Formats: sequence, structure tokens, C-alpha cells
Amino acid sequence: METAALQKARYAYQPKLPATLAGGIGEIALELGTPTESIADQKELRELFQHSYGKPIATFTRGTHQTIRKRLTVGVILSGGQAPGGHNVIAGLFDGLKQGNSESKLYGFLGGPSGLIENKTLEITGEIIDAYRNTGGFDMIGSGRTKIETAEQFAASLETAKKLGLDAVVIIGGDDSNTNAALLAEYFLDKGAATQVIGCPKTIDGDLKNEYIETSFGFDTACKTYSELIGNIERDANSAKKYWHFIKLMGRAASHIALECALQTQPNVCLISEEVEAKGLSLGQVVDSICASVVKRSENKENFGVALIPEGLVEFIPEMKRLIDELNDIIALREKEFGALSSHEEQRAWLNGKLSGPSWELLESLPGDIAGELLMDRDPHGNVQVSRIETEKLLISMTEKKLAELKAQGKYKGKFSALGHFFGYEGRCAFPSNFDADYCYALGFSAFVLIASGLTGYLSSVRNLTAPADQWVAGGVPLTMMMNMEQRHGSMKPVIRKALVELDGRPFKTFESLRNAWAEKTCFLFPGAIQYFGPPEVCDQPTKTLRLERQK
Ligand code: FBP
Repeated sequence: METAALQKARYAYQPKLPATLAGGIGEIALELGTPTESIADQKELRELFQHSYGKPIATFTRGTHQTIRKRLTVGVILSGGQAPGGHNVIAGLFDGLKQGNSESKLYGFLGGPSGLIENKTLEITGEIIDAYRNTGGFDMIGSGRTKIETAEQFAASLETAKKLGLDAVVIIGGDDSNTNAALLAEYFLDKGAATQVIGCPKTIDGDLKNEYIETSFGFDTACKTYSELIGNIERDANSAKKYWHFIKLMGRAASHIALECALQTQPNVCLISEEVEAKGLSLGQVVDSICASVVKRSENKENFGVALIPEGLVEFIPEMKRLIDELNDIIALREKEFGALSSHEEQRAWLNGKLSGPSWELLESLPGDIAGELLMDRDPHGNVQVSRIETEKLLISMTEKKLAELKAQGKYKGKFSALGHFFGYEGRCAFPSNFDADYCYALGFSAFVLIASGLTGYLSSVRNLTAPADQWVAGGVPLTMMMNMEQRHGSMKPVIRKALVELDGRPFKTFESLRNAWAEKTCFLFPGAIQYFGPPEVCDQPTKTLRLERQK
């Protein structure tokens, strides 16, 4: 297969490791803290995780490690959506294993967690690793969204672990996958199996973070990729001066990506779902806030602009959330009846009288194609698939309508021509930035040291990320420490708490203090493409979110 020049050059990049891990395998020591507690619901979690609850935080320091040279057999899983740097986690794990003992083995489970259940593997060799170092994507072994949840799936996973003689399984995933890692670790301990389970924090969404996990990998590269594209669009908008661009950004529920991209590009509008929910804004009020910027800018003869929209917005608008919840319930209860209706018109007519008054009015007020998207096929859990709702188009059409009203009232004299975009998949498999390449390699290497230390039920952690990589602090955080109980599909379940945008946090406060100026004036920032070679201030800077959050 032909290889691009950048890919060849990136093969040669040697990711930076924290000094504690870079000094050679014989010079790593392990420090264990005191027992920990979960963030909430301690009693319930202690009962559910009888073997793995409350382990101490692990930190690697310089010293001598007794057991690190053991011969190990490890399996690795890529779980969920792609995120730049996944291959480097595997490379860091592989290199650690081989430095520890050249006879150690690494299996990749194919296609995500189902690979563990079905024992579908690829033995990862040096040749394979070298073909994927510092590259984006998850194509080395593939990924999947299967959740290990039934008794049969747990038993099948144990069976595979026994057949392969696994000392450990490393699960590279987001909050749900790492919740699964915690359950699997507990299950293996309960069955007396020797297989350890270690997680690694992955997701472009940036919502797996807390005091000990400063960021998930992939967020850095994805945001920088989207910001490059947004900056290019801003420059086009400022050159042509004729379009408003409405850009929806991935991120599922949390608005971290939209917020980081706003800090990097200074658009005219950026909606933050968490703020919309906290203020209880209606769809109309959200549209009013966009129109305020359009009208103000038109008074300066600037009939163009850029608006960023987080993917999960509709579920954070209380009235929309109510409508979606009612639809989910009605459709689930009368699935057959609903399924027999052949057109959206029939479906809407059928819903008349079944939805509450306000929800019915809201559905009727929505453009036909958007209402249709709300009635589309449900996911396996019976929920509407929000990422398929074209929120950018909904907001364009409602803004057009509102501006026409304002024009009729003599309150707006400008021109409004808008284009919609959706950036998501464009950023999930980019070549990892130097930050993600280094961070991921360190996470993988730390996962190896956690395994060699005999630990299980831990998330590999690398901290102090705003300092140069040699000063990063590597170790592991017990998974139960990040958990609480939450309502899921009708019953209380142990889960790792998702981190949404904090409205009193520095990233949001900074944005809030600047956004009024951006809404009126053209303050665009053009960050350009990710740079892999050059001065550290251009190539090695972490995200603004991370820098603001960690600012002392
Ligand atoms: P993860 O949480 O698994 O990392 O996935 C993130 C994400 O990219 C979301 O931003 C997006 O909503 C979703 O995956 C899209 O899922 P799919 O890849 O199944 O289309």
C-alpha cells in the first residue's frame, strides 16, 4: 500500500515520555497512596465492587521495580468511537511489554469488546506496530460499541481470557467502556481469575475527566482539526462577506468541543448546551440570541458570520427534551401501531392527542424535515438518535423566520443567507497532534507498568499535562473512585460520572467574558493546521481548555 510522505515522516517521531518512565525499565518504582472512596454512593458501590472497591492511587517514581521483568500475555481492546492517538496507546503498551521481557505477547481484540467475547484476535508484532506508530484511526484492530453486560458475555470474556492465558486486558474507551472495565475487573476477581483489567481514557468528546484524569485523549487533535476548518470558514466568510455559516460540532451530550473551538477561533456565536439547560431557555430564546448577533452585525454592514452549535443541543433545551422524552415513551409503548404508519404526515396525525399540548405545539412548529428526524428509527435503547437531528438546519430555518418578522417590524434591514455544516468524523482519525501522540504513548506505557505491578481495576493516568512531557506524572487511578450510581433504563447502575461543561469553570468563564464582543465585531482567529514539526509553542501546546483549567 502506498504511504503518504507525512505518514512516513511520522513513523520516525519518537513520542516523549515522562522522565519517570523514560529512564529505563529497571528504574521505575511504584508508590501507593491510602485507600480511596467513590465520588458518591459509597455504600452501594462498596457492595457492588466487593473485591476492587477503594484501591489506592498509584504513582510511578524513580527507583527499582521488583516484578517488571515478568513475561506477560496481554489483550487490548479499542472501544467506541475513533479518537486520534489510539494506535500510540497500543504502541506504548507494546514497547513497555517488550522492554520488560522480549517474550511477552500482545493480542489485539478485533472489532471492539465483541472481539473479547468471541475470542477474535490478532497477535500484534513489531512489524504491525511500526506500520501504525503516530497514525490516526483505529484500523490496526478496529473498534466497536458492544457492551459486555449479560452474564453470558461476562462468562465468554472469562473463557477467552483463560484460553489465551491473559495476564491482563487493556480497555481503551470512554466513560461507558471504562465502567465496563471496572465491572469486568470485579467479575474476574470474583471468579478467582488472574486476569487484570486496566482502562485508558479515550474520547474526542472530552467528557471523561476529573481531578486525576486531566483530559481524555483525542480531544486535543479533534478540536485542533475542527478549529482549523472553522478558521478557514471564518476567513472565507470575511472574504466573501455574504454567508452566515452554522457549524454543528460532535461531542454527544457535552459541549467541550464547541467551547474549545470557540476559544480557538472566536466565532460570532457559540451555543453551550449546559448553559441553555441551566437557564431553561426555549428554542425560541436560543434563536433570539442568534438573531441578536445577526441584527447587530448587519447594522455594521456585516451580513456574515459563524455560529457554533454543539451536537447535543436539542436534548438540553427543556421543551425539546420533554417532547423527545414523550415521543420515546409513546413510540415504545405502541411500537407496532407506530411502525404500521407509512409517512411522517400519518405519524404526526397519529400523535395528535397523544402528546401533551405544549409538546404537540412544538412538534407542529418545527420544519417538516426536522420533525421527521425526531420520528426516525430509535436506537437499541428506544431513544431518538440525536446526532442525526440536523440542528444546524433547524436553527437556520428558525433564524430566517425570526429575521423576516423583525424585518416586517422594521427592526432588521440586513441580508441573511446561511449555510450548514457538521464537523465530526473529519476530526476523529486525524494524525494525532504531538500532544496526543505523546500523551497516548505515555498512557499505554503506564498501562503496562500498572499490569506489571499486579494492579487491576485502574485507569491509566498521566497528569501535569500543561508542563513539558518529561515532567508529566504517570500512574493509575482506581476506577471505583470515579463512580456513582445513576438511573439507566429504569434502574440504578454504577457508572463513571460524565464531565459536562462547568459553568463556573475557567474555560466557560473566559468565553463568557469575551463573547459579547465576538457577537458584534469580527474577531475571528485563524489557528491553521496542526503542526507536527517546528517550535514547541506552535507544535506542542495543549488545548486552551486544559491550560485554563490547570492555570494556577
Ligand atoms: P465515544 O464516546 O465512543 O468516544 O464516541 C464519540 C462520538 O464521536 C460522539 O462525538 C458522537 O456523537 C458519536 O461518537 C458518533 O457515533 P458513531 O461513531 O457511532 O456514529
